[in-house]
Amino acid sequence: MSVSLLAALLFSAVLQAQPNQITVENAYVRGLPPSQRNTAAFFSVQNHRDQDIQIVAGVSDAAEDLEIHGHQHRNGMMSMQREDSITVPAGGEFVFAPGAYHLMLINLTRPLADGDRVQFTLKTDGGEIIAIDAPVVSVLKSAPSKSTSSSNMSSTEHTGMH
Ligand SMILES: [Cu+2]
Repeated sequence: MSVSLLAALLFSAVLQAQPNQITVENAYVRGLPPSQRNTAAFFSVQNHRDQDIQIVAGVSDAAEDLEIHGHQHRNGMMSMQREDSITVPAGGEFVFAPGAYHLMLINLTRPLADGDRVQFTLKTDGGEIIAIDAPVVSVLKSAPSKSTSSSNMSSTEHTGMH
């Protein structure tokens, strides 16, 4: 076996063992007053692979159901719609953000206080599980990521729709 072939095999083995081919950043769950049964999680997913990946909602012990929602503008009104999956492009990123795509936590199983942690999963089309551990950030505080006043407004409007 030539040295270069050995090096190539080692290199590909290292690549396949890479645990960081899909990463998640800036995850948080919006903390709402206890009267609210639903809330939303926001985060970004990075795909370090050379192939697109499809992502669907998984499960959480904090909510009965998880759904991926997108927003639609129709006749000047904003409404949200359920999406079966989203695509994270090869070498790219998909962002779930207030006023845009979000992961809906439906029928919360417990009240979520500021600073609590929520665990939930997503699934890829390849059957992989992406586990996310996100802090709860109360709407009374600003989000940890950059957040403009206009996106705060749209997230409040969205809350009112439930
Ligand atoms: Cu929604």
